[in-house]
Amino acid sequence: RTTETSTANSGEMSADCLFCKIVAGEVPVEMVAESGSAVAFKDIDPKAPVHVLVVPREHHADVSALAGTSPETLADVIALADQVASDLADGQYRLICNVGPKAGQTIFHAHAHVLAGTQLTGF
Ligand code: DGP
Repeated sequence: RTTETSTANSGEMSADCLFCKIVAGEVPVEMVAESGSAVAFKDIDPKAPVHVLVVPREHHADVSALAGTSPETLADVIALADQVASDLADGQYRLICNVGPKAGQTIFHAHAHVLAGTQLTGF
């Protein structure tokens, strides 16, 4: 496991989790798409013309925990990311999932970054 919070409250809302609050509508965001199991909203600090976070409604600490517990929800996250990239850009995109602090993860609720709308370089 990558963090001590990885297995806590798996699948249930976590009271002090920012992304659980966003999913619940308690913190305002620019929502761009929703599905039964995931929501998509603009990143507060965009790194590309299109920078959207796709977040499962269920709380899992990271994509590793999500893959282990609810792989069908992870598939839904990727499908919603693909839809967002077609709706807001030309369907070409980079999908990034940071797992653990070493990878740069700062919010410990699983999410995927969709980056699109420009020529992306490097990693
Ligand atoms: P990561 O480093 O992979 O954990 O990415 C977390 C992202 O979440 C980061 O790019 C900034 C974004 N973020 C943090 N707080 C907020 C917020 O309150 N609203 C929105 N829209 N995005 C946020």
